[in-house]
Amino acid sequence: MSLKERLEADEVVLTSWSGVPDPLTVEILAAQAFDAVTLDMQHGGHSEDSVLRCLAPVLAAGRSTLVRIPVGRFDMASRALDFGAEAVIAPMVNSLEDARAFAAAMKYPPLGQRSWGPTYAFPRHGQGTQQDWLRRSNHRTLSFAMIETRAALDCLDDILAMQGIDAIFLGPSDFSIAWTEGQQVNPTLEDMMETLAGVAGRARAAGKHAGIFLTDPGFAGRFVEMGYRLLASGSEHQLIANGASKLVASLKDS
Ligand code: 3PY
Ligand code: MG
Repeated sequence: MSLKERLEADEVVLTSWSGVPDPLTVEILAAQAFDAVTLDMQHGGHSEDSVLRCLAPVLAAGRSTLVRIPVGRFDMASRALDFGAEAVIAPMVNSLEDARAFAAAMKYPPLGQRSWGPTYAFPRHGQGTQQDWLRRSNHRTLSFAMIETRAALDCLDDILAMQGIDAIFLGPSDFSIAWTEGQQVNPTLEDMMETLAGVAGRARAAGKHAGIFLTDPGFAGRFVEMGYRLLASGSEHQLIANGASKLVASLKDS
């Protein structure tokens, strides 16, 4: 099932979050029971080249493929799709102009201005003719606009109404910085939870999907209850550090 089909079936989709730009470590992540792997070009170490190379082990493992592009690099959204990503997450979509530029890069005409050339995506996913690909792509690919500032919140309904924006993705760390006017980074800040629930509710009411980054696995159930269905967690950095510290602690205890 594609990512889009799973979200349309209202399934909860778990994506791991890769920041180490190496196909060998991505292969290990993709072999775990996550449904998807997201390659992070914003804060993670992924580059254009590593995205191209690291999508292959994710596809080989039968997982869904997402890429988070750097801020404002909407050209990379088209490239990530041409390499075979099913979905792109664009950070800091803070205005209608940002959302419009993102949608244009993600969708072929008449919805957008994506240029033809699915050089790697077609052999990686292609079934049927190029005409079939052209016809199906706009429907199959997912554009996630990140909501992580007050400016984004102010224009949320207009972003949600935009054709070519399929979903929102909440960045709770940046959102908490905006919420506290730079006083705190606290992705589980209790007094912003009602607003986070409102964002997911508005997305679903507009017929769009909602995803969120999870820093504390204990919040998963709460976010699902709010309406978030794509949950992102588990970077190599975090997994290696947690695994290593648990191992060292148990060795010292024994
Ligand atoms: C945030 O929480 O700000 C994020 O961008 C999560 O990746
Ligand atoms: Mg962020």
